[in-house]
Amino acid sequence: MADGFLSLWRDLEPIGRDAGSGGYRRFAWGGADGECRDWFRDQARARGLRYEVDRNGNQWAWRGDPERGDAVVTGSHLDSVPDGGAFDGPLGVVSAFAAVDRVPDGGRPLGIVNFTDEEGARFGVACVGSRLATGTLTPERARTLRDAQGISLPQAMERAGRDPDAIGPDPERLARIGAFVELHIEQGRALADTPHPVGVASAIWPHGRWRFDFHGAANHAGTTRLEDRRDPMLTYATTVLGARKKARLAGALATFGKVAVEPNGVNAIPSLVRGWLDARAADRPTLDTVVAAIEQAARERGGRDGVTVTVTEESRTALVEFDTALRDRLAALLTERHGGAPLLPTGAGHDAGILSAAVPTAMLYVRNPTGVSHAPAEHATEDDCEAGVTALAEVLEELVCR
Ligand code: HGY
Ligand code: MN
Ligand code: MN
Ligand code: MN
Repeated sequence: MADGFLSLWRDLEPIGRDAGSGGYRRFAWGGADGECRDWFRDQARARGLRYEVDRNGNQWAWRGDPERGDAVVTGSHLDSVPDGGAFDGPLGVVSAFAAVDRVPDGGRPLGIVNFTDEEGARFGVACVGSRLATGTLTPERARTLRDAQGISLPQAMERAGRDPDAIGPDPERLARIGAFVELHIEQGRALADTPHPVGVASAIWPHGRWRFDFHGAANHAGTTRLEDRRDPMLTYATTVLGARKKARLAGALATFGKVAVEPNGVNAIPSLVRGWLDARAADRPTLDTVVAAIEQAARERGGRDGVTVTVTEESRTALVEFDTALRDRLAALLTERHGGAPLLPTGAGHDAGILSAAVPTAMLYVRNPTGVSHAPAEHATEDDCEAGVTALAEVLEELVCR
C-alpha cells in the first residue's frame, strides 16, 4: 500500500490539535499521543512491516531482517510542545512512511521509528526515548520524573499499557542500525531565502535545561511592608531580564519559557518561584559562561532580596557534529539530483543528535517559510513537503541499495 504524503498527512494531522489556539497538545503517554501511536502501528501493519515497541516505548516498523545489524532507519517523533506546530516531529515520521513506500527492496533492511517523548513537554526532560536507549538518561532518573499533576513517568507509561520496569539502555536495538536519517522541518529561516527546499544538518549546538528555584517568604500582599518582604518573584523577574542581556553579550540564546509559582495567589507574596532556563550556544565554553553568569546574578540579587536561589541542571546535550562521511554523501547526492542542499547548523535538539553518539546519523531539513517553530505558525508548503519525501527516498535508496 503506497499512500502518498498528503493522504498520510491528512490522517495524522488533526490528532491533538487545539481548536482554540490551532496548536498541538500531544504529550507523552497522553490521549493524543496514544492516537498518534495507533496511527503509526496501523501504517506499519498496512504495509506488512514488522511492528515492534521497544522497552522504552519507541515504536519501530521494519522491512527485512534488522538482526543483520546494518539497517537504514529513518523517522522522528510524534509528541509536541504545548500548542506546538504541526510539523515538528510528525513531518519526519509521515515522510518516512511515504519515502519507504518508494524505495525498492535492496540489500539492507529498512526501518521507521517514532521516538517517544522527544519534546519533554510533560516530564521536563527532552528526548526521553532516545536518551534511555543510548544510556544518556538512567532508568532511575527517568522514574523520578513527574508531570504538573504529580503523575510520574512510570504511572503514565503503565496507564498507556507499557511496563515502566523495563526501561533502560537498549544496545541490542541500536546495534541493528547502520545509519539513521531524520527528516525535520527547519526551525529557522536559513532555507527560506534560498532556492533549496531541502538542506542537510551540519551540527547541533550544545544546549541544556536548568531549573532555577527562588525560595522567599509567603506573606500577605496587603499588609506586608515592602522593606519586610522576601519576594522570590522580584528575584525571578530580575534574573529573566538579566539573562536576556547576558545571552546577547555572549552571542548565546537563553529563554525562561516555563514558570511555576507557589502558592500562586493574587493577594499573596509567593514562597517559591520555579523557572526553567533553556540555554544554547555554538560551543560549550560560551554555553557554560552564559549559564554561570545568569546563575551568579540570580544568587547576588537573591542575596539582596532575602531569597535563596538553587539551580539544578536537568538535561544537557553536547555539541553534535553529524557523521561527516554520511552528511557529505547525502549533500553530494542531493546536489547532483536537485542542484544543491545547503549545510545548516541548528540550535534545536533532535533524537538524531542523541543517537549520533551511537550510530552514524544525518538530518535533512525541509524549508519553513515562516521560520517559526514550537508555535502554530510553523509551516511547510505541500511542494516542499513533497520535495522532502523525494529527497529522503533518494537518500534511503542510496544507502539501502549501494
Ligand atoms: O527543544 C528542542 O530543541 C527540540 O525541539 N526538542
Ligand atoms: Mn521541537
Ligand atoms: Mn522535533
Ligand atoms: Mn527531534
